[in-house]
Amino acid sequence: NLRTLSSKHSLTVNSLTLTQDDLKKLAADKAVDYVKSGMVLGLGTGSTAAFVVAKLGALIASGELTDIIGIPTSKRTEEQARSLGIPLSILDDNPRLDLAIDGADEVDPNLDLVKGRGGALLREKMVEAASEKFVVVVDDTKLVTGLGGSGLAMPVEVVQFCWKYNLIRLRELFKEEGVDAKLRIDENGKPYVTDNSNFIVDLYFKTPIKDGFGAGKEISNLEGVVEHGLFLNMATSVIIAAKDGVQVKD
Ligand code: ABF
Repeated sequence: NLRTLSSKHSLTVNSLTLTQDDLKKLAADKAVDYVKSGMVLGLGTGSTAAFVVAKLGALIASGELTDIIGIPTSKRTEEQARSLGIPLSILDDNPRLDLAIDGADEVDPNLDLVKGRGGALLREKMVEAASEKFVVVVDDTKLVTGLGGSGLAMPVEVVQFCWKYNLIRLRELFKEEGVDAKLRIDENGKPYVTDNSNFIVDLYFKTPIKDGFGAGKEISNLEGVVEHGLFLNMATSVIIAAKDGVQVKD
């Protein structure tokens, strides 16, 4: 799959050029090596996870993988998996998963994660917490030294009811850190609505979060909060695709 492609995200490897999508696909292919016939599998959301789902679909279609049951983490993933003929179920009927594979927005040196910029954090956390193994697939642009330190969003799913109140309380929670909180807006200029009919407030930290567990607890304690995007102590392995190769950390 090493071929020359043009992209604003292109990287050069041994005089060949890989796009960011090529790297995501390399990580996805490596993750699929963990999948065995008969597994109940958590299917992640996002562009990297979509490569995983596509590969699984192909292996099921060719008969190389059999008796797989997929538990999707979003409506988008459910549609993709369904279109590929992957048998699906839900946590109600399959509460124990063998393996979940998903992307992430940030990965720190402890393999703690920020997830949810794709908007699917609640279902992702429910499915991945129910899984014996959770393998994360990323390209190396997702690596950070401290969570929240990339200047990008740390998402919090909140109920729609009095969302401004929820937003203000989240902002107040991190007043000393000078964190900004913004309601996520979709491509039509409307509030972004999750698969669970909630809104998302994105938190923008100016410096990395010092105590992730403490921050997560304080966020969860707010009554209007449904879930937050800090996935701590959850990943069992992280597969990182970079220009110099694919690395597995666990
Ligand atoms: C999901 O998709 C999310 O938790 C995360 O927000 C996002 C990563 O997407 P991508 O692989 O497209 O960067 O895994």
